[in-house]
Amino acid sequence: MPIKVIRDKFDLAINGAPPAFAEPLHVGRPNLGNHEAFLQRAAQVLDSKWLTNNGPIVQELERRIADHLGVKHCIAMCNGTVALEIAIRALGLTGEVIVPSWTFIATAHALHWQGITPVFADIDPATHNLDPDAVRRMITPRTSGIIGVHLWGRPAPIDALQAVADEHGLKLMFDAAHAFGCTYRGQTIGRFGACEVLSFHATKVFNTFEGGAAVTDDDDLAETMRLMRNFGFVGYDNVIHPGTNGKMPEINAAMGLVNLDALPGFVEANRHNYETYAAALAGIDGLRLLDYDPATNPNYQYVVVEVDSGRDGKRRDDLVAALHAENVLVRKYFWPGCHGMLPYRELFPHAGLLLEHSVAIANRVAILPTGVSLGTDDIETIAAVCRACMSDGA
Ligand code: T4K
Repeated sequence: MPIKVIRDKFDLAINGAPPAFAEPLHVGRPNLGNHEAFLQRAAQVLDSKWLTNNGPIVQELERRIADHLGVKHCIAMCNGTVALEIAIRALGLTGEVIVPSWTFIATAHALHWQGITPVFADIDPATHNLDPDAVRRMITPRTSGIIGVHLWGRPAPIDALQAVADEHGLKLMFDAAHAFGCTYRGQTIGRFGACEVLSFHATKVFNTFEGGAAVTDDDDLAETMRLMRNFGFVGYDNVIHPGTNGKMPEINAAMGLVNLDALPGFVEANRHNYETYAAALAGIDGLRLLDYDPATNPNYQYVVVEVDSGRDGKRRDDLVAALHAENVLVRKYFWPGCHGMLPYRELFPHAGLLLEHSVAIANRVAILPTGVSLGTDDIETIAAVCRACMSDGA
């Protein structure tokens, strides 16, 4: 549907008319805690002359996060992708590892980067998370593990995936990049599988500018990951393990401590936004807001809508174009799925044949803006654009 039709509905002059929003509204706008508190922490870093390499502020953040999640070890890292790579290597994964295609590309790249083949299994279309039966179907003699993803912060089917892993002697870990603070059956995400990996990227509900962590209850695994994060060093001049540079700088940890204090407010703002969207989008034919189970303490950092689209996703793409024309920069995360991106598209050109639900969902999903900087009026305007677009396309 032409964007002009939508803009007519808003009574906007078509030629040169301003969009509904003067400034772009972004998905992933950072949530920022108290500025003064951060500046004080920054001064503490400068005064201390200790900028990185397992400094005191990183150690404080690790303790705070471990307590927050109720997990024994938190190993802070420079970002979630490196944390994934280190966790994968520390667990000794080799050969093939089963992952969803319907996730951010880092889940697959963290394997491929280390010469391990990501094998894509399909999802349950109702939850967008790995389907344990699909995982079972992808196991081969080369499979060494499974990486579940708690997509959008909705817990993966942890017990069922653990059962598959146990049945086949596979290691199980989780990419919990979206699930900071969420729970599964009353327990905070972070304690499941052999370990879980968090992202603290700027766009996440809790950020450290860039950053991430591996969390685990396993003492030996934690020790190995700590070594790997710092080139394998123990003390001065003594390397006892292969490793890389995965360290989090002090200034990032300072941001983390300030943002951790503000986290309840961020989640509350996201929850309020989500409920405002739910009311404002209600009854739009062909558009469904993905729900969250309040019993899992969602952080509501992603507002995910599914658009009834044909196999080509045209109606979803029209909605995205209409919103972009109004300066609402919605995203098509994670279209077209990892299997549709390079190098996987060339390595496994027929993977999509076994990923029916992932392919269908990739053509239906759009992510709407949320976060502390979004107002109720903004959400109502965004919903009005959606309503106009969907009724025109009906
Ligand atoms: N596993 C999963 C399931 C993940 O989703 C991710 C990351 C990872 C692993 C890896 O964790 P990290 O290594 O990233 O810690 C963004 C993020 O870069 C990425 O962290 C995140 N997932 C992914 C879902 O989203 P892009 O390519 O969409 O980023 P970009 O630059 O387009 O920014 C997204 C939006 O945020 C834009 O609308 C602009 C806005 N933004 C961004 C930044 C950085 C701001 O307003 N301010 C900012 O400072 O990947």
